[in-house]
Amino acid sequence: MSGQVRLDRDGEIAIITIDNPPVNATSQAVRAGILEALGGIGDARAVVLTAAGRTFVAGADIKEFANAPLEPHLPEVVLALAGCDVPVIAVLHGTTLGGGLELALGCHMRVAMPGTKLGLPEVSLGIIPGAGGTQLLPPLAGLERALEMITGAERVGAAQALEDGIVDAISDESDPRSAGLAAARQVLETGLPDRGAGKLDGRHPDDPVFGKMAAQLEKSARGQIAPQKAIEAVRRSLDLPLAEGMAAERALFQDCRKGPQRGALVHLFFAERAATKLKDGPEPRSFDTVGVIGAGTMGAGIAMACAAAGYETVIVDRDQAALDRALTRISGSHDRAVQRGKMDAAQAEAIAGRLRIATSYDALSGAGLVVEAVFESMEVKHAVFRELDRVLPEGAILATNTSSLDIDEIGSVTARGADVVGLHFFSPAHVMKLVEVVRAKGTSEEALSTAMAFSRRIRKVPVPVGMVPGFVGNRMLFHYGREAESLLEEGATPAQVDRVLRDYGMAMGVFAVRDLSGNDVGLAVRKEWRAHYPHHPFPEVIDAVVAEGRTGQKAGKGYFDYREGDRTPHDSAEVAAIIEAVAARRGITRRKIDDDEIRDRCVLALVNEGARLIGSGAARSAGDVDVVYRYGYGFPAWRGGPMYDADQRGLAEVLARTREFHDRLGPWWEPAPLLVDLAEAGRSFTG
Ligand code: 3H9
Repeated sequence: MSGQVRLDRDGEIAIITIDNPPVNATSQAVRAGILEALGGIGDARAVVLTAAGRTFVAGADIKEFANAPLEPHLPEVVLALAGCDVPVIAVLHGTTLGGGLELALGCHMRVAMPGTKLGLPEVSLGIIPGAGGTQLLPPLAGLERALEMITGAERVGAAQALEDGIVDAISDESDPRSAGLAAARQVLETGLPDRGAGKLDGRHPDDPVFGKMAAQLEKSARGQIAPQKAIEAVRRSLDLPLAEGMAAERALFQDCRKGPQRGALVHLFFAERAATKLKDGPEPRSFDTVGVIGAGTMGAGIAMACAAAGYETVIVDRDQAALDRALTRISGSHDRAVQRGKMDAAQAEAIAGRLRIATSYDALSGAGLVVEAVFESMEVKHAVFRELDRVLPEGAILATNTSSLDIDEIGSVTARGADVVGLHFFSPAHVMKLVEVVRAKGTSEEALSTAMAFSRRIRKVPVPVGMVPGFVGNRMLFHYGREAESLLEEGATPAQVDRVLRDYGMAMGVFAVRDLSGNDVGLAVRKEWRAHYPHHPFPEVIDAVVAEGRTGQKAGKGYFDYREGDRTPHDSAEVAAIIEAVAARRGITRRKIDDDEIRDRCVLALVNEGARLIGSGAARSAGDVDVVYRYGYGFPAWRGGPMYDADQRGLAEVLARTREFHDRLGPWWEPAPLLVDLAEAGRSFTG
């Protein structure tokens, strides 16, 4: 038997243990090992299927998807478990996901350890469950619930899984092996649990739920192929016997596996894991108390995330009323989460119990890390950092949430520059997952490693970046936005640009985003960028739009018009006239611009700047850039990120187009040296 699967006996019970660290993925050796073990159970009267280490099987081995699957395939193993002559009981712990849950669904009974998380997350990797998940889950959980879980890649806890009928019991034994043996003895005594007629009684393949779900996903999973294929696979479970249904599912799985979205999403899966870890970084410092300076929206959002992750959290603000408002906002947000079933009342209460407010910095004397989220002014930041230097214990990390100021300069008023780091959160901070962890010149490796570990613990996706204007994300965004604005001057309309970008897969168009965040704010940021590029020509539509009081949704008008109480953008004749006037003043003859040009100029502006950032060392890798863009800026995950997408197009073509724009449009388009080098060497960013 392979070293990754063991078979042993306890009396009449055979125990199959999967042991393939780190997450017991169903590699070829594991699949073969389970089949061999099943063949070797002899006269056992029941079988327990369990796994060693921190988790039951967390899925198929994602690294294997790029190649043709090797035999034996997972469906064969699942069918062998289902067809075993004696009852097979799966014991689940840790994260039982994808192929892991499919193995368990093939068994005759499932027992979960408390704290287990279960799910079929395949669509988040651009595939569908390929080993019976779409066939075996619906009879247990019901059609609606199974569709929801599979198409939404939903992970549920053990209690929910019991309620849904996915597991038969939650064990109170101390470990999975004992749990399995206890359950097997029970089955030998009283038989398998009776599940009655099953939850699919009377449901048929033309049930309206399928069409309804597909229509819903057209909106909520726009552009994604796998969720729609998953619906089709579930539908087949209603008119085919198990083995044939699994064959139909397998064919749909293979379509997805070979398709482009699987490659993009798997790239992001590994890029995210690489981005959020420091290779050979020093041990992070540990602490229980965190401080947040500033009780505004950003500060409150950060504090919520910290308290939710188990940190004792102190919010400090000079203004008591602002502190009170922050607490009200936080409790309102918790109430909504409880109402929507995202957390229970006891959890909300525990989080609230970890939050304290104070008007004096002295309340931070026990803090191991403090994040400053105050007004973006060097003078104000200096005042804060002087106070932090005064009250914080030695070894505490001083983090700033600045998006534009020099972090070394912020830290210069302290006697501990090595412990100063940037933590650039995105708004709303309790929702947005990205945190750029900014390494200033003076930041020590230990401070960086601690800031990364802290960010992971508060369930963010931290990406280390260098101290350059705009860091990585906003710097790329600047180039994308100014290119979109130049397109207006040259002949496009805000509606056309936004439609093209949404068709490409962006969550929102660039001008709708600007109207949401405020064009006056955008104009102030634009002024800073002018200082960084004194010799480059800037488009001037934003100046004219703000001059007319069109500051965005808050004013009811921006690049688009808005009706009272409605966020739907409508074309604006006034904006059309503003754009015409700006173009005329600048001597630009407007022309019809095709959609391909709009897409390429916006997306390749991201790619060229991304390449420049990697080339200069401000971003460590193309994977890091892709993760920043996916989590901070609504880039379609199924395209893998701007750098991965450029690779799919081919860097020779990307370079040719960039050079074409450079010849026609001037200095903004000078190709990044890294792009030139890689394209000319026939290489890629992510390969
Ligand atoms: C599937 O099952 C298809 C089926 O329908 C069958 C079709 C035939 N494969 O995340 P972590 C690695 S699709 C290979 O840092 P955590 C990961 O790269 C699959 N490697 O830890 C990392 O390596 P390294 C469905 C995997 O504790 C290390 O394990 N399953 C896999 O924060 C630790 O991971 C999923 O989508 C894998 N399946 O989280 C589950 N999983 O140390 C995907 C992990 O070298 N995985 N690795 O960087 C997860 O969600 C999380 O990794 C998990 C652990 C929750 C398991």
